[in-house]
This record gives sequence, structure tokens and C-alpha cells, in this order.
Amino acid sequence: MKSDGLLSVIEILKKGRQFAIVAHVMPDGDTIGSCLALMGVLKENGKYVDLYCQDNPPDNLKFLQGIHEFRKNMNVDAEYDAVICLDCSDEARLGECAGILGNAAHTINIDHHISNSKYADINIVDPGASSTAELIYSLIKKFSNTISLPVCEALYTGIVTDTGGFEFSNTTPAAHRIAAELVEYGVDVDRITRLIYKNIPLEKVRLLGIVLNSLEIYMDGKVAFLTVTRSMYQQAGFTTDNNDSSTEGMINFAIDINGVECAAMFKQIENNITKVGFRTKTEIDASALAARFGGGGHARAAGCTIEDDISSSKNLVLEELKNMYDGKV
Ligand SMILES: [Mn+2]
Repeated sequence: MKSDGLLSVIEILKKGRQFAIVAHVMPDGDTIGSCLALMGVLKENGKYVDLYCQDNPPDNLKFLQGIHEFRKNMNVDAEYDAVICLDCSDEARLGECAGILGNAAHTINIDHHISNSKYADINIVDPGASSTAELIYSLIKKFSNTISLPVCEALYTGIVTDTGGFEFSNTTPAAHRIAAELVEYGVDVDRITRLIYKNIPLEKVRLLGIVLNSLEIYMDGKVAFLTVTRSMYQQAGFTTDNNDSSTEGMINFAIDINGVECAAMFKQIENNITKVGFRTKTEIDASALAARFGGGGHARAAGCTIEDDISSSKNLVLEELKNMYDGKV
């Protein structure tokens, strides 16, 4: 993190009175936790804060203080001294809230994605940080002498969710140290973990059972497919439209199988529209595979949408995988 950038942010926060803080579309624990922590500390210091996010926060984060304050529509009465975007790698990640950037004296971008486009006046981008929450922790320590328990809980949530519970490769000594300090300040690890992870709606567990039952294995055990149809949601007891969060994490059961190199989850959006998520271990580049169907992503996780039904989509993906393996021989 560039310290001069941090110092000018602190000066703006100290001098200013009205702020807007923006989370990214389809928000996760890091963007939400970072926004709530920064809002908490600013409000504790007598500032006015509006929180923005295009989409609703995940249900399992509803326990965090201030979470109901997120709004989608511009507060036209406010004149912001600064708009602060947290965990947003580019303007597109702000979604419908991007317009707010034009409504402030300063724009500030604090993030840890290596792909960050540095779209603001002040950009604090540290790809070495486990999470944006870690950067907000450093900022808060320099801004305020005290740190309240709700702020600590929001920061802890950001770090624990972005590191996958300290399992992912971005889990650094600093992430553990900051988490340890937050626990010293009073964060109840058992309570937070229970609220975030041990709080799964019954229909989601039922859906997991149905989806795992669809497991298909191909190419001598290297490829695993899972299927999610719209009727499975009804079977599991969902009453609302299906959404991505209800199948989140399920593909891991397929990629974690011993010997599997590529897992794909085929989700029926319409009869002739199939959304495909890919996970890979070491042999296949998931983003290259997804790109063959007009999609994209990362080397180990990617996705695409195929305009065909589920069984044809499976055949197309299987064919591409065979081509990719044949190309290697
Ligand atoms: Mn993040």
C-alpha cells in the first residue's frame, strides 16, 4: 500500500463531513464487511455516510451492524466530500451505482485485485493484501484511536470470507495477525463462523443432495459433471426464483474428487440456455476452456453460457475437453 495515498485518504476523511461508500455488484463478505467497517468508524466520528450497492447483501451477512443501510438509488440531497469504492476492481463492478462517482469532490478506490484499473482520483491497490478488509483495518488504525466491536466483526467477516476461512492461497501471515488482533478486541470466532457458515437454509441442503445425485464421471475419472435443472429447485422446496448463491460451493464437491482434473456444473437457465461453471486442478486452463464458448474467468475457475439444452451443452464441453487433452499429447 502506498502510504502517501493512505495519508491523503485519512486527511480527506478527517476534513470531510459527508461520504458515500460503494460495494461491488453481487456483493461478497469482503466488500460488505469493508463498507460496514468504514461506515461504522466514520459515523462514530460524527460523519454522515450513505452506503451504496446495486444488489442485496447475502442473507448470511444480515447480522452485521448497519447492513440494512445499503441503498441502490442516488441520494440527491447529499453533496459528498468523497465517494469511496471498496473491493471494486473497475467501474463496471459498481454497476448501477457508478454514476455516483460524478457526485463527489474526491473519488477513492481501495482494493486488492491485481486487475484494478485505478479509476479513481486516489487509488490504494495492494494485491498482496488478503482482502480489502485488511486494507481498511490499516486505514482505521491510522484514522481512529479506538475500534468498536461491530467494526471488528465487519472486518473479521471480510478477511474470513475472502480467504475461504484461511484456506485460500491469499491467506498471509498479515491476514492471520490482523484476525488475531480482531479476536483480541472481542470478536467471538465461534459466533461469527456459525452465523456466516452454519446457517444454511434447509432447501439449499436438499438441493445439494439432489445435485450431488446428478454426478457424472467421464474421461477415465478426469472429468466430473453436475447438473442443476429448474425443476430441482422446486423439488428442493425453493419458492423464489433460483439464484447463484443457492448453488454456491457445490461444484467443489466435484473438483475435490480424487483424480478429477476438471469439474463443470451445468445450470439450466431456460430450456435452451445453459450456464456452465468450470473448476480445474492443474492440467486444464479453465479460462481457456470457457473462452471456447465465449466465456472467461481465471485459470482455476471460469464460466460461460451456452445457447443449447443441458445434454447438448455437456456433449459440446466434453468434445472441447477431449480436444484440449488430445492437443497436449
Ligand atoms: Mn475482496
